[in-house]
Amino acid sequence: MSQLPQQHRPLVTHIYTADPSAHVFEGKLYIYPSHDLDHDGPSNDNGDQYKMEDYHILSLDDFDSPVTDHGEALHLRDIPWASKQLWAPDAAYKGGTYYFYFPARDLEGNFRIGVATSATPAGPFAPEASYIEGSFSIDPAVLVDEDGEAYMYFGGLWGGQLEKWQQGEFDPSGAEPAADAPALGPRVARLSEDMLTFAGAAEEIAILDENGEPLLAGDEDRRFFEGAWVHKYNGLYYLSYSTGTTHKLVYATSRTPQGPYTFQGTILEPVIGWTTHHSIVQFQDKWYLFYHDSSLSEGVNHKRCVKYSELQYNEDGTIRLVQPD
Ligand code: FUB
Repeated sequence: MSQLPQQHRPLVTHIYTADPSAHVFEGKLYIYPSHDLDHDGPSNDNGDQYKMEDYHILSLDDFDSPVTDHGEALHLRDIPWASKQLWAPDAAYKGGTYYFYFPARDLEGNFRIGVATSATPAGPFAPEASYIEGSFSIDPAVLVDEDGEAYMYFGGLWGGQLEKWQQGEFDPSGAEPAADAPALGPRVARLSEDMLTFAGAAEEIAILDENGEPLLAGDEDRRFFEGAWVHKYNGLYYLSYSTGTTHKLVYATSRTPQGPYTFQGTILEPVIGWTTHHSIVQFQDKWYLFYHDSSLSEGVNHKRCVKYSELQYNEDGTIRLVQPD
């Protein structure tokens, strides 16, 4: 059930894990991953192969200690509004309560984002009766800023349905913009004081190139696809995300949490498997990248494993490229 963590090696091997959101809570490192199921069902661009049903939370006292799997923290059967596919989650802490944010398809088949609460970082988490009003698409990532304001970043193309929400409501025929039009950006919503609702409508984040022009939808090496994560380093906001079809983790920076962000470069080259998804966290004076690949299943896209690597910054604040292995 537990093993010593090693850089670029699966954090655990007794279950398939993906989409790691790492946080330091109560002096320990907690990882909130998806829990991939082993199955032989269909695989397609809609992401039907990612049919996860529960979440397991992992923790480490430090990198010299074994990884603990805290068992089932939340199951689909206990979420009244959700029908299937518990995808990439995140967690946050505020005012004595831990908040667990997760996407799932609602009873109509549209992705929404829900929240569950616990008094402890490992859960179990009790879900709210309905999804967050005004939420849609996938991959929530929550930043609680130094001034106490909390922001949720979210969105993902294709199976994540972001292109179907361009008009403010779900449009089943919604498509990605033309290659020479601005790419779709991730969304950001400020969370209310209670961390359970949006304080206002979600807004699209602009990601600009070095000339201040929006990245274009055809710029698949740099445009946003899914898996947004925002962290702060030396007062600067770093928005990192997956480029999906080109399988990279890249980043952009801004002086404000809502952007606009300016594209900077690549963090991680493509890994084994189609998806790439990550988080960045500071722990005991070092910075770490948590990511996943499909090496544990020798390349099966929906049977992934969480890994980590130390992350280093250059003196000018740019991030050094991490090689997957
Ligand atoms: O794990 C299911 C989906 O695959 C996530 O929500 C995406 O970010 C991708 O990793």
